[in-house]
Amino acid sequence: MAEAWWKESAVYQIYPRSFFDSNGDGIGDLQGIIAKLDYIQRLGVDVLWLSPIYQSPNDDNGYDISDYFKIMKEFGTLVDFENLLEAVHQRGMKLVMDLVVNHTSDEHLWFVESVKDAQGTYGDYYIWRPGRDGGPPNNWGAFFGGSAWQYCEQRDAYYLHLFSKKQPDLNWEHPGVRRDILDMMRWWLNNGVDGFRMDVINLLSKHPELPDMPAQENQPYPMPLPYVANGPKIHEYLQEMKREVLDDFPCMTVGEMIGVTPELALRYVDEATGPLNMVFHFEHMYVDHDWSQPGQKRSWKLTEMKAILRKWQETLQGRGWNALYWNNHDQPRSLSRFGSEKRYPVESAKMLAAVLFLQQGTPFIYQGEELGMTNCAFERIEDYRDVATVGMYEQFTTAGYPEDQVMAAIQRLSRDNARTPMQWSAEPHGGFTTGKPWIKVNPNYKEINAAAQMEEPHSVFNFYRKLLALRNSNSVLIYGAYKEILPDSEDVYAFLRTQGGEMVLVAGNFRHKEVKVDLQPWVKVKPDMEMLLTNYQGPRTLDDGVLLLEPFEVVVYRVS
Ligand code: TEU
Ligand code: CA
Repeated sequence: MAEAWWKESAVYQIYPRSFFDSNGDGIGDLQGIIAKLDYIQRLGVDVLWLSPIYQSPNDDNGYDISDYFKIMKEFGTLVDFENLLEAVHQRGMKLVMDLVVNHTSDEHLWFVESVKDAQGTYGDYYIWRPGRDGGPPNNWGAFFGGSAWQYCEQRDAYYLHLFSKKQPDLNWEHPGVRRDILDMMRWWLNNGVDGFRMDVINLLSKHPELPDMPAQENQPYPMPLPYVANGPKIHEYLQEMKREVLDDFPCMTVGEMIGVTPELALRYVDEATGPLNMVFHFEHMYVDHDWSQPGQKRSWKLTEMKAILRKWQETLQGRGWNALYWNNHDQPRSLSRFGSEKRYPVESAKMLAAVLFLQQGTPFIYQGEELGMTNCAFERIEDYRDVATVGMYEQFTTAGYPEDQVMAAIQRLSRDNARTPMQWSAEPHGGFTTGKPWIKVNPNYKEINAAAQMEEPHSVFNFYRKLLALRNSNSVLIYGAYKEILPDSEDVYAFLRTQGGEMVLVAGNFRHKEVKVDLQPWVKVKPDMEMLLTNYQGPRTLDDGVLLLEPFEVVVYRVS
């Protein structure tokens, strides 16, 4: 595959609100990020992706932007931003911004003007429709609950909002919208940012007729994914973005896409023709969900997880590049979902990292993941801050589910699981702030924190360091072909990476027990193979091609 800096990079996602508070107001900020750049660099990542830092009334923590050219007051100023960017570049790292252009805040000037004057410049910047039979224009639901339409008295019409009602969807059909957004993107790139993570970018083009969804039982407002994801003009819009803006800069792009399969993704990231570099899909994030009951835990099989990720590896191989992630600011913590939070937290956190980040693609690490941070399980709904969580609570309670079931669902699914403050030390509030944090800190900060782990050679943090350094210094782990082995094993995730005459074997045990696997059919193992990385200590047993793995053990061997 063609070489590129972003393929050789590992990305670290920062949720600025929860990263580090430099001035004691309880909210993370840009100076806080600057203060922690040494830590980030020590981890060995190459690129920082900042969740939105633009001006915002914070209905959805910055994913509702009221001015694309200003910095959120709580986070600092444009000067702070310039200082941050310079400090990042000085360290040889890069910085990627979040681009939220499916919607703006309802407090954005465009929307304020759009409400005032249907005939004016901004009249059609959003998706306005008359009501139907005294209700919304169609039966579409919003991601955060309820109808996707909000009535506006001033215009006597409804506007579409696929997320909260303070996040009206932009009308990408309008040439003015596209011009203004592309100008804004060029402005940030000219100012030195190195790329974009593009929020729900495949939702820009809606079905022109906005048809009703088929009625669903117990669901007055079904989600309209078939009519909003990968819509008829999406490729036209993204090709225009590439031609007019992205092609002029050596930047990287990763598009977050709901409802995308590897086949669909290829059209977005095909190296010859696609508009973007990478896609964040959700497929592996659904394996532990049972949608029939609120928060129902699904006992997933390792073979299901492997089949999903294998399909992405195989479909994109030689044609496009994967974005590899277990965590982000929307997902409950992966250690709590896919690892062994209680019995083998350290082992399983390391194993999860190695079996994903040594696949072909760019690793995306979310703040705190490198420490093995876990879900938080707040007991009271009042302790949750996320607009989606509050929406979920209302929806389930209204539907008549008992309080304890609703809370159990929220503890498992809430996006706030990822948004509790970064655990820096054993000091009060985990060293995140000297004030009162905007959201509670996970009480396990005394055991799980950066200060302790930087000292401890066998910590999760130091394993992540070694893992990234290993990937960095072995081209086979970046560009090498991917071949899964033992695909039917429910215990072990194993694959080979090969390039030229080189071959590396990665094998991780997902079980609480020791497992034995016979590698003979796939690879000739020699007892003296070089061990490149492991989360256990001491030499491992490797006789007659049989590999013995301790609970949650992962091994990385150089086979040839
Ligand atoms: O997320 C889109 C998205 O699909 C999620 O909101 C998802 O529905 C939810 O996390 C349930 O898993 C992006 C951003 O990452 C998210 O933070 C924003 O809230 C959302 O878009 C709207 O901008
Ligand atoms: Ca602050």
